[in-house]
Amino acid sequence: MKLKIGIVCYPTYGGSGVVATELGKALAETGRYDVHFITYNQPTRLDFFNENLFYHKVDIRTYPLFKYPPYELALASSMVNVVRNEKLDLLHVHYAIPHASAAYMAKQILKSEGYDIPFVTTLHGTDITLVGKEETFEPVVSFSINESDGVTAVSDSLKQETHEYFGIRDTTDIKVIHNFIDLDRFRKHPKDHFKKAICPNGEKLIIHISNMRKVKRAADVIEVFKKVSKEVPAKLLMVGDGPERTHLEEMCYECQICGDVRFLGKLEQIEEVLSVADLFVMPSEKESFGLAALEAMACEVPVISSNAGGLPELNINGVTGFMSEVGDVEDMAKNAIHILQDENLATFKANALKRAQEFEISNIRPKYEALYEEVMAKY
Ligand code: GMT
Repeated sequence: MKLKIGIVCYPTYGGSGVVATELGKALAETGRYDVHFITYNQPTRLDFFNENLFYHKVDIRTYPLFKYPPYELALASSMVNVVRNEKLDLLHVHYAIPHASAAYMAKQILKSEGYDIPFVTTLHGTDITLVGKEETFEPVVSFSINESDGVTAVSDSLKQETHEYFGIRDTTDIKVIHNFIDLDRFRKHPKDHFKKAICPNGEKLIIHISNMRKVKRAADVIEVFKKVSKEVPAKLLMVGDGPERTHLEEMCYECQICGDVRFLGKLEQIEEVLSVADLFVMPSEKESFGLAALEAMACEVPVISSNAGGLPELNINGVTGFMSEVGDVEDMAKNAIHILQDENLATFKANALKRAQEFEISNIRPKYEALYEEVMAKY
């Protein structure tokens, strides 16, 4: 019999939503699961039909009385309704805030009706390292992690930070399950015409993809590019959008490098631009895993990154790229120039792909399935 799983996530471009959606799709494709997404919008990567996939919209009403719309209550109520109506077996919530506490509430409501359902929480990063550790949220986050029937973190580093910042009980076993990649989609596509258009004189193409929040330190990418382009003819693509974008564009005007830098905004088919890139730069202040870097590596793009958070669990120094201390743009530029030399580039590209293959979805999906089995066995 098929297991019925409810998946809760932020349906946005962010990594946690992408991981949740891709996991749901992969589970549905096995034919062993019915997967029900419970989200306030259609997840960005859930734009096709599959008989085992369902989408339930969380309807968040606002009233003049409410200064803040009660998202968590609407979500908990939706979870209760979907579990009841669809007879779900397990809930899997991505991002602790407020999804884990909403799941706890839904579970208690259902329990009062005699319906026992376990929930698994996946910690993704900023729910722990930025938002969660704030005093306002800490008690609720600690409690809902401890009350989860299964907990996963996307890196060893995130697991450690969770233990550091929160009151995690000895009995709470946080399992590390790294991010994964679908290599059918993320592979080098033949897009030479695109490369020619951006780099007409055979320049090397450097790329950065992020939501351009401060934590991504995207200004460091511009600093690195300025140094690199003095030594190696190069162009820079800045993909994504966010609060820092205007400032970054101004930086490029001031340095008079705007002719060599293009801001592309949010793109759906990022594998197409990755296919023509020579180097990916991720100088983040914090990064629990670095899914965008993994996507780049799958398209044969080596990575210059900081050594923050879980990045050392992905990027192998001197092999798939290089890592530097956060903010050390001098070192990042030096390493970038080394990778971009014609005699080195092909080796780094091949190594990046080889490393990405270790995170192929078919290697990682069974780890979630094993956890579901373990949790279900107790019910
Ligand atoms: O990177 C972001 O700002 C988005 C963020 C999210 O919460 O959606 O991504 C986090 O989760 C991803 C998937 O597990 C990880 O690959 C990212 O490293 C992580 N981001 C941070 O830790 C900053």
